[in-house]
Amino acid sequence: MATKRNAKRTKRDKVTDHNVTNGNVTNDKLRALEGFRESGADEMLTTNQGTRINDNQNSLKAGARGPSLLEDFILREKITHFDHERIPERVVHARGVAAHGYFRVYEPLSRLTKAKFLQDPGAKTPVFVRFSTVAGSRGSSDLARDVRGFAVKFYTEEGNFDLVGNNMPVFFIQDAVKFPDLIHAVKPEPRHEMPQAASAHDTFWDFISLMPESMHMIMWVMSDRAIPRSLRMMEGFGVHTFRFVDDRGASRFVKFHWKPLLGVHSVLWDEAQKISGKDPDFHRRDLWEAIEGGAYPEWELGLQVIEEADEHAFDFDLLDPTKIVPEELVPVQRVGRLTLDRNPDNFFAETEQVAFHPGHIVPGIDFTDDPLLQGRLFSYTDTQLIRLGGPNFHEIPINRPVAPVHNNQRDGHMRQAINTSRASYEPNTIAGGCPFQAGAQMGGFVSYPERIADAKARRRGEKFFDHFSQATLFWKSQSETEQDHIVQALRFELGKLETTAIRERMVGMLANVDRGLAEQVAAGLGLPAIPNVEPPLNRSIPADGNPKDFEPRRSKSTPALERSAALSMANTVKDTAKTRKVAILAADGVDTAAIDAMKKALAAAGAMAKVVAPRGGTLSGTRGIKVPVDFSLLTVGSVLFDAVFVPGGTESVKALTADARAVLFVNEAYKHCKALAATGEGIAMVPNHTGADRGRAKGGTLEEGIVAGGDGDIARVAAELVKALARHRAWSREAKGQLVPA
Ligand code: HDE
Repeated sequence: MATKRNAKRTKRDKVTDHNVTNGNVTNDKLRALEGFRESGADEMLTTNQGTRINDNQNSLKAGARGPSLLEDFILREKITHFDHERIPERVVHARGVAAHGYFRVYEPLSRLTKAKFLQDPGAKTPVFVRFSTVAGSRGSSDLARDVRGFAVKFYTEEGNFDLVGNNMPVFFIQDAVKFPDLIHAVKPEPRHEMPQAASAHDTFWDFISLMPESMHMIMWVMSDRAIPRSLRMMEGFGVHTFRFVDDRGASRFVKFHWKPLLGVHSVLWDEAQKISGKDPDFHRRDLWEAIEGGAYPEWELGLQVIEEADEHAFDFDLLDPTKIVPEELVPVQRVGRLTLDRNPDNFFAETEQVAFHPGHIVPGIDFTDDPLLQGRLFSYTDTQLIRLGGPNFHEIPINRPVAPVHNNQRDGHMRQAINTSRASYEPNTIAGGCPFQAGAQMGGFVSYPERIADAKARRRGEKFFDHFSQATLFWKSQSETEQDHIVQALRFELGKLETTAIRERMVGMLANVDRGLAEQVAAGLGLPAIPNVEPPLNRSIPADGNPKDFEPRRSKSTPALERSAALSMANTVKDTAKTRKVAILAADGVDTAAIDAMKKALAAAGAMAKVVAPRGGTLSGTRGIKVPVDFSLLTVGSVLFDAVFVPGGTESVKALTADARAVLFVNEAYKHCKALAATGEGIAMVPNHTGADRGRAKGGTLEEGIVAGGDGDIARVAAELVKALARHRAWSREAKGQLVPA
């Protein structure tokens, strides 16, 4: 009976499953999860004990108006379960979103590592990837200025490998012992829990202004990388240096990268703040919709490999997580591809309960002595014990490896396995010695026998104290636009502070990165000049330490590099309009032929078009054709789109020019340097141009990213719009954008 019911349920689930149309129940992990899925379709309501429920509307009472009876086991069970629905949110990275997918290597990597999942180009390794912000709570906005987590769980045949990285390649601190300080400083202030999901407050900058080692990371976090356009359009980094070990036992250092095929793109800070109001789930929705629509996000896995003999060849320390290995010094080899092709079925069961750990590794991969990584190796199991409530969190479906698990660990909260052996110890004879140790040839994990011979000490490597060279390298590698955004971000963040002394200390710190940068920030803060603050500012020294030993310094050798092109988003891939969203702004009387032609052209380029109108429902377009409205101006803003198209149609354009919301819609798109297109009368909506200008524009491009044409020019206008979408933004317009009221 039970089997019959399950068979029926599975069949039904397959029909209702939102993703099965994509045919993605084929990988080992998804197959393993099948047994845990439950939909209730065609089933009767039951208690958790399987007793069918007859009345889910009324609790059991003594009479119709009488007191409720304690005996009501249905009521008690339902409410008790409800009372316990929440678990503690992650202390950091609480706000996240995840997806299933797979990884495939391009060619066998046996020259570098023996890890099996990196050997067979024909094999797909299942993955579950969770993206997150760091500081905000579970319900905070996606568009906070913050680092993004990029955590990948590979379910390999040799066990789970978790690459728990971020979208920035460095970190704020060099040693795990400072992590609680950093997080306490950035989290909302303890008096009043403000501000939410934001670093723009006194405690964060107080801490940072005393921590020169943070300056490189501060450059990244103040750059637009901290406000991605999409989780699908950001890089990922393992941050620490890891090791690869080959089958002869030889080790090499490795840095992991994820390179998005859609390029690295961001929004503007003004946009980010507005998106946070219009759609705080912007990134979450974007990922969900892309996967549901079959536009599977993809990244290439990149490796920087450094021979063991070159460990000390650089003017930075490979063990220092505040340093990158510039791609110009060690190129990134692209070795495989990650594809996300299925959304989770249940947010809590999968996205919330997934437990990552940088210590989940497989033979062929090993750690280095990076002191931040070493501390993380402790932290991640510890945090799951409180968050998921006990030592058996590895048995939660999403966390189970596809590799078999056998050991003598037993019991504990919520144990799922029914261990049948009499022996729960090793060595034993009673169970024939099982389960037994695996030799290295059988895939047993053997730690890389790194030589260690030094005195115990609470110290850091000599090169760790160069806190500014790479911050300067990052700054110098940015385009003019990017530099300007960093200055604006610092003015915003420091402008929010209540304590002037912190502001001054920060400007002093910035002067160590670049004097011009510090001067610009100081001017925006109304500080007359760079304040006279004594460097070094590092108070983070041991009680009996000699400040001289902790002095920040620049590397003695001339920096090997003045600029690194890979650090600037200006140099990213800009060759596709795929998955970009275009708003078609319309009202009654709109030129329906233009809408149709534009929609077709955008669809052919893999972009999406949505009709936005003053009201919902259906518009009555030219030739009496009905145009369904996707969004009313009440529910969206142009900040939720990549571009705006205003078709002609006398009545339509008349209504739009008289509607302040429509004018703001286009003005904001202009201000945010987005692609704009207009045909016929629609050209009147293009901001910042006089009538004469607009007239001239009929023939083509009005200014960068703005294309206009007559009613008959729609094919050309659409083609130009697709090109402008691929370029992401027209930054040359940014200064003029300040002139429009938006
Ligand atoms: Fe984490 N970090 N972290 N972290 N981290 C957590 O683990 C921690 C660090 C990162 O989507 C926690 O399960 C310490 C660097 C990601 O579930 C916790 C230190 C990097 C995620 C924790 C660091 C990361 C976490 C909170 C300094 C980039 C989200 C909940 C020694 C390489 C994973 C949890 C997910 C989550 C501790 C520093 C990335 C408390 C102690 C550096 C992507 O264990």
